[in-house]
Amino acid sequence: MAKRSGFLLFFFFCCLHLQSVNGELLSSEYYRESCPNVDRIVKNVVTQKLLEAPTTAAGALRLFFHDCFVEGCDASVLVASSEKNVAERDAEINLSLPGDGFDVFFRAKRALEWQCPGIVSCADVMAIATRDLVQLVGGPEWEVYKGRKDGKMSKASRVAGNLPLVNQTIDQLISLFNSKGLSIQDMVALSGAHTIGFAHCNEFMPRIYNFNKTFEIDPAMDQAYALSLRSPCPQKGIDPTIVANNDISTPTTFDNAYYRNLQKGLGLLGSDQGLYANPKTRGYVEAFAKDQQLFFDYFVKAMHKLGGLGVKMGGQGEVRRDCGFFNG
Ligand code: HEM
Ligand SMILES: *[C@@H]1O[C@H](CO)[C@@H](O)[C@H](O)[C@H]1NC(C)=O
Ligand SMILES: *[C@@H]1O[C@H](CO)[C@@H](O)[C@H](O)[C@H]1NC(C)=O
Ligand SMILES: CC(=O)N[C@H]1CO[C@H](CO)[C@@H](O)[C@@H]1O
Repeated sequence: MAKRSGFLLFFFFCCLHLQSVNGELLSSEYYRESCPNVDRIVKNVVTQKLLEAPTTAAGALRLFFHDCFVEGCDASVLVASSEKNVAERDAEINLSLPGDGFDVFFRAKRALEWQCPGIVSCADVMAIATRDLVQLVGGPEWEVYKGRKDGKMSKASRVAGNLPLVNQTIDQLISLFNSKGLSIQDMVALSGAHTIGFAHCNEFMPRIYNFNKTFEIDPAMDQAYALSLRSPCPQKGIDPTIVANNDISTPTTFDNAYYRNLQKGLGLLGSDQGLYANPKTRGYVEAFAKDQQLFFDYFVKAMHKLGGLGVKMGGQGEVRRDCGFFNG
């Protein structure tokens, strides 16, 4: 008996990690009894999917961010619209949400349904798969605290105002992130997600043509870089499927090159480059540009906070059988 409680105590101190969310606890061991292989099952699916489609990592990370900022991390972004409801994913701003991101979460969930049906929430699948993908493309590793339930609401009308826009000022972005409980430091670290993935021409066109009355091109932008973006993104007859890399130097690797780009005027989006211009955020850009480990440490810290936003526990949500539809 003494032996057993000794083991439990040891277990408690060595392995059980908890995160408090609204006074309730997410836990690294949430599925220890009910679905002990959850991490391994998700990792296998994600690894396979990434081989087939290397853009999956960026797509999934962006989806996770959008999910957590709208209605909390409850997989509401995965729900399809129905006759009666226009869902989050069909909001205007979601137009560019990447299909491979959706697919990797759906596939991981389906694999889990074979082994532990009805147990693992789509919200937890998103958190786990996103963690694995970031790590597989060179980023840091972290433990995912689990126990999120899936939301029972997903409305396109709730999106506007909850997600950042490239034309917002840094002060507007700071207040949006603050309203979610994220600090300036968290915001700059999370923006480092733009070390991978793409943006469509329309997101940076105003920087490379007719910037303002004084400047044809945004003066904060390296001029040769801006000119190089004009041929894929012509002023007339633009192809809406054309994208540019968010990180011009190492577009598929999760590293701190994004911050070094900003120091050279090589940020793609106005909201990226602004982090270097604004005195409130510039110090973090400098620090992350110099020290990748520091970036990784702050990114992980901020991902834990992001992953705890608006989480539903217990009866506040459900465990969806199919991530694309409410159980109903
Ligand atoms: C700070 C304010 C932010 C703004 C204004 C912003 C805006 C954007 C825009 C406009 C795109 C391009 C979308 C497209 O044209 O397809 C994009 C892509 C992306 N964003 Fe952000 N974002 C912000 C913060 C974040 C955060 C916090 C994360 C995650 C932690 C994130 C992750 C991504 C990723 C991974 C992509 C690439 C997606 C892909 O390649 O499919 N962003 N972002
Ligand atoms: C930013 O762009 C959006 C459309 O993408 C537009 O509705 C909004 O008015 C713009 N905001 C500012 C401050 O220019
Ligand atoms: C154009 O943009 C630059 C850089 O942001 C700024 O300094 C300048 O005042 C702007 N000019 C006008 C006419 O708005
Ligand atoms: C309105 C609209 O086109 N919404 C899109 C949002 O993103 C998903 C995934 O790419 C598309 O399937 C939706 O059609």
